[in-house]
Amino acid sequence: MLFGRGKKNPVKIADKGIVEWKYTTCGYCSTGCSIEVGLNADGKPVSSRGVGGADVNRGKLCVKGIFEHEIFTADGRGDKPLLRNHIHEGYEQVEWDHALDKMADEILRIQKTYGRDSFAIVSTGQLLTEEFYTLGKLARGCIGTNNYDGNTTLCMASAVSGYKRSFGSDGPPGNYEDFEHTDCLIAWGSNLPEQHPIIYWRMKEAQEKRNFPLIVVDPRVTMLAQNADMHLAITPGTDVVLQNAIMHVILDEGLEDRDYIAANCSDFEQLEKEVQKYDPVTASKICGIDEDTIRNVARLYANADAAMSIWTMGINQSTHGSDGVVGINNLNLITGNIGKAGGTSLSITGQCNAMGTREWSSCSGLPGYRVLEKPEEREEIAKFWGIDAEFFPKQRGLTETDIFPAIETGQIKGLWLVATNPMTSMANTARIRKTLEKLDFLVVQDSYADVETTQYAHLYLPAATWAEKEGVFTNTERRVNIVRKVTDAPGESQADLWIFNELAKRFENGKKIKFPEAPSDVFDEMRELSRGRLVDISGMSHDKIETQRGIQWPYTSDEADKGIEPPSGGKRLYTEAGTFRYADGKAKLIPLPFIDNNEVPDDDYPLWLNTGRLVEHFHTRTKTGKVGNNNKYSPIPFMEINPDAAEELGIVHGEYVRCISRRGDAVVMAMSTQRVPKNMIFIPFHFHDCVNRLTLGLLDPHSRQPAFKQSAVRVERIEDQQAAAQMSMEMRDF
Ligand SMILES: Nc1nc2c(c(=O)[nH]1)N[C@H]1C(S)=C(S)[C@@H](COP(=O)(O)OP(=O)(O)OC[C@H]3O[C@@H](n4cnc5c(=O)[nH]c(N)nc54)[C@H](O)[C@@H]3O)O[C@H]1N2
Ligand SMILES: Nc1nc2c(c(=O)[nH]1)N[C@H]1C(S)=C(S)[C@@H](COP(=O)(O)OP(=O)(O)OC[C@H]3O[C@@H](n4cnc5c(=O)[nH]c(N)nc54)[C@H](O)[C@@H]3O)O[C@H]1N2
Ligand code: SF4
Ligand SMILES: [Mo]
Repeated sequence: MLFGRGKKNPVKIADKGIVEWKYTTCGYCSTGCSIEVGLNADGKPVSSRGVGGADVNRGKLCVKGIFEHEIFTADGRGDKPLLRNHIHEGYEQVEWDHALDKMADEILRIQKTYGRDSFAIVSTGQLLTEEFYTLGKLARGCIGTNNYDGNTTLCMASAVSGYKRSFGSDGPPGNYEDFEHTDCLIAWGSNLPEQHPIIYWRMKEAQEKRNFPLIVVDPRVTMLAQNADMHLAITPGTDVVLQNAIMHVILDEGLEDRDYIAANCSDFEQLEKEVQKYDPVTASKICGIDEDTIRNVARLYANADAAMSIWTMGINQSTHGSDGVVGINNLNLITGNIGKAGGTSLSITGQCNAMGTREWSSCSGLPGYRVLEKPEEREEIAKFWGIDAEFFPKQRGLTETDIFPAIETGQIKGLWLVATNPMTSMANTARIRKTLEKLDFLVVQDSYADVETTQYAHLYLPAATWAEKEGVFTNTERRVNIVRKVTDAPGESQADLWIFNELAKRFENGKKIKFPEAPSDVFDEMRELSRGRLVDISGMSHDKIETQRGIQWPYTSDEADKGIEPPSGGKRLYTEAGTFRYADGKAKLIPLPFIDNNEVPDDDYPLWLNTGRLVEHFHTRTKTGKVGNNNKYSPIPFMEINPDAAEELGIVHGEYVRCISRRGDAVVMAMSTQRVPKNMIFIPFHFHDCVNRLTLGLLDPHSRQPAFKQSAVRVERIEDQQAAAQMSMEMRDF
């Protein structure tokens, strides 16, 4: 025995009496980890563990996944539907039939009085794909409103828009295995270790083997930046300028891949002309990255055998979000880095099923990446569903961020929120509150009855969550994985699929269109509709997906019939020349002029307000706020402030301070840290009545995604710390 061993207390893992482990897929982030939930002899979920044979996570889970079974019994879950006539009255519990009759009556009444589009639907990236497809059928095929969108407009809209503009279709071309082949990685506005811990682990493992350079572009010294070879602390909102300057150097020094460009790209000359304006000296004055660094990064990227870029909200949530994505694509196209191992534009997605909603929900069009603007695609879906194609609108309606202003102006009178919490997640809380109060009829369909939006609802519908139901999610690398039902939902909560199906029966077209009850039957419809499309899943089935621990699309019935097993990882798009989704098979190189339209710091509001996330919490904390092992890490709202800035303002670490913007104010605790520069504070957005009281959320012109990460604030000391602490405690309800 080694000296000293045996004297210490051994760590004991409590025996939870698990008799069965059930396979499922994590319901938090888009990494897509395979999880097994352990059930005890009473059938109660008591533990979670990673699945060793799953290619994505290889047995690992992060601090959220490992406690995920605790959400089933968390406080505040729904029980029965709740109904009231006026938002200032108390709720009454009602039976499902009554709730859904009332809902259908109100939708029809509003549509009859004010027109079909006066009732809007806003959904999410957190339902199962079968549920998204069914909601799309209901919204587009039965209710027939064109004002139907998802919270993905707050999240992935810029990536979708950028992919479409560059490649002619949405769909991330790369995968996690690319880390194992790349010779240079740039991470743009992505805090991978905190927000996608298991993708980070895959990246880190690959990097330790081959030691490729990691370049991080982020105004904050994030956990990822601390591990980078080069950290480019960019001026907020100016990534497009840096991208143009990098391309300027590449073209100036002849480092581009001319053969790849000739075979795969159109409009090269236009791009060349625009980037000529962005010499590194001029660009450095705007983006804050010195000219030598710009040149070094350009050379490193262009000279690497394979180079890849990943990005998340630092790019998407900007007034130049869509352009930032196109800029990354431009950079990869001119260096021949699309469709090859280790060379790619990989958007790291957000919510567990942000991809599923893009593929199948019909939010921005019709299922299977079809669009409303093409008559043949409207015809195809109408025929498949058995309705008249004239029922469909001929172009996409409003996005979430335009639906709310349309409520303000009285154009929209009714709203149905499915699995999203805009009272906490949208910019300018005061404005959102007023908007919700203005509605004739608001339905909130959520797993938690105590979600903030319920305060403004006329009808609350209790929904099952995550592994209380069955269906699939698609992760960041286009991998379809299965959520198996592990336990029953509490009270009379019902799966979203059941709610959609029951509501459909109350509409005329609901009698014409089939609404299968079993998720696997819904999946069969999607398989049929996917045949020959980019998003071909025709070779998959629920059982095959579970056996393989997830399958990446495309996986065709042809492959399945020939007995070709799906590879465990590494599937890419656009691997052959001329296979981009524009009619000529080429990708477009798009010039990106930069217009500075952000709210920038000035004398009255001298600090940048940057916002984002923490590893232990998920979004508006409806789940992680209730899991002790997550919540205890950050139970109250705080801001990161640079020690020099704190000293000048007379603020001490751990004191409460007031942050003020042109929209409102918020009280937070000050955390003095070098993670932020002197002219910036950072506040996580997980807390209600906090940072989104301050944000402006200017919209990207292409994607309509809000710039959550750029606005201006000032910070003031609070004299009465006792009162501030009291207020903060009361607001957090703990
Ligand atoms: N633990 C946890 N994980 C999550 C989530 C969660 O809530 N909690 N949410 C999931 C979802 S839906 C999403 S969308 C993802 C988000 O994942 P990320 O985008 O990685 O997370 P954020 O913290 O929102 O923002 C990332 C970084 O963008 C930087 N940034 C700000 N402004 C700029 C800029 O102008 N340029 C650049 N280059 N960077 C900038 C910020 O400083 C921040 O560090 O995470 C997913 N994973
Ligand atoms: N300032 C700032 N604001 C931001 C961001 C930021 O970085 N900064 N990020 C934005 C981004 S990227 C995102 S994705 C959004 C997220 O914003 P939201 O989507 O509004 O936030 P969530 O807390 O995930 O809300 C999901 C809701 O769905 C419920 N739910 C969970 N599972 C189910 C289910 O199966 N069925 C039903 N019916 N309900 C369910 C949950 O209880 C929760 O209330 O926030 C955005 N807001
Ligand atoms: S990395 Fe994401 S998918 Fe994996 S366990 Fe954590 S939250 Fe779940
Ligand atoms: Mo997101």
